Amino acid sequence: MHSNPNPRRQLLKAAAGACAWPLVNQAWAQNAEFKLKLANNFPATHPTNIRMKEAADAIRADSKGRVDIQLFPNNQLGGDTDMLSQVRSGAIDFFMLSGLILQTLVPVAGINGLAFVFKDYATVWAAMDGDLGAHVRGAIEKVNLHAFDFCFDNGFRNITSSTKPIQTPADLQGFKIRVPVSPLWTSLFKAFGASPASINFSEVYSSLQTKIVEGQENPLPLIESAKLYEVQKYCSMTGHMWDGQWVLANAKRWASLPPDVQALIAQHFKKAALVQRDDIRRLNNVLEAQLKSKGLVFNYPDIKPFREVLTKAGFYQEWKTKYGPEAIGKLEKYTGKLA
Ligand code: X2X
Repeated sequence: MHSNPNPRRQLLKAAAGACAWPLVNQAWAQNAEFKLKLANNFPATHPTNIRMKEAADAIRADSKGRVDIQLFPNNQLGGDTDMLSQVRSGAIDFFMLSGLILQTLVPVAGINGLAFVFKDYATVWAAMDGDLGAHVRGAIEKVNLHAFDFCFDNGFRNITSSTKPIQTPADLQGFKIRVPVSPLWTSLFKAFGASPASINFSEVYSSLQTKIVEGQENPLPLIESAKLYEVQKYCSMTGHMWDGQWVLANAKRWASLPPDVQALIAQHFKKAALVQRDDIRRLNNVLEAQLKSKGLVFNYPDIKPFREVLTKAGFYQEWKTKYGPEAIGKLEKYTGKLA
C-alpha cells in the first residue's frame, strides 16, 4: 500500500473531499433512473437550500427512488461563473442563479436589479410571476437553458462595511465595494463614484476579512447565513435593489426527462420557491435584531438622494436603452414609469 508521507497534503485532500460531498450525505440511490445534480452559491443553512433539500427528498419519495437530485450548496462545484458554464455544458443539471449574474449571458435577465424600482414585495412578485418574469424566461430559453416558472427570493440588498456606515451618496465616493460579476452592479456603483470590484460570492468572506474590499451588499438572510457580520461592522439599509434566483436546467437534459418526471420536479420546485419566499419574509422581520446582537451597527439612509445621483449620472437612461423598450415596458407595467 502506498501512503502519502505529506500530512499537510493529506489534510488538504481530505478537506477537498469533504467540500465536494453533497448536502444529502448519502450515495446516489442505487436504483435511481435519473441522477441529477443541483448546485448554487448559497450556504447550506440558507432557506434556499433547506427548501431545495426538502424538494429533492419529496421528489425522491414520490418517484419511489426513480429520481435522485443531489444538492451541492455553498459553491462546492465552483464559483457562479464556473457553475454557469457547467450547467450549459451539462456537467450540472440544475443551477440556481441571480438574474443579474445571468445577465452576462442573457442581457435582459438583469432587469429586476435596476436600483430602487420595486417599492415592495407585492410589486416584485406581481412582476416576476407575471409578464416581466415570462419575458425573461423566454430570453433564457434561447441560450439552451430551461428556467422554471417561480424564482426564489434572495431579497432587497443592503450595504455592509468594515470602515464606515453609508449614510449619503457621498459616503460611496471611492468606497471599495465587492459586487457580483455583472455589468449592472458595476455600473450602479460606478455611478455613485465608488470602486466596485467584481468578485464571485465564493470569495466574498475572505476578501472582506483580508480587507481587499471595505464592503459588500446583500440581503440580511445572506449576511446572516454566510456570517458576513463577522467581518463587517456596519449595515446600511439601502434596500437598493431586489435580487432573486432563477432555477435553471440544462435544456437538453431537461428535454430528455419524461413528462411525468418533469411535472414532478416542476411541482416540487414551485412549492419550494413559494415556501422559501415566506421564510425570507419571516427572517426579514427578525434578523435585524439578531444581527444587532452580534455587533452589526445599523443605519437607515434616506434613499431619495441616492436615486437623484443615479438619475443625474444617466444610470436609468443607460439601462433603459440597453434593456430596450419592450422589456422596460413590461417592468413599468408593475413599477410605474422609471426615473
Ligand atoms: O453573490 C452574491 O452576492 C449573491 C449570493 O447575493 C448572489 O447570488 C447574487
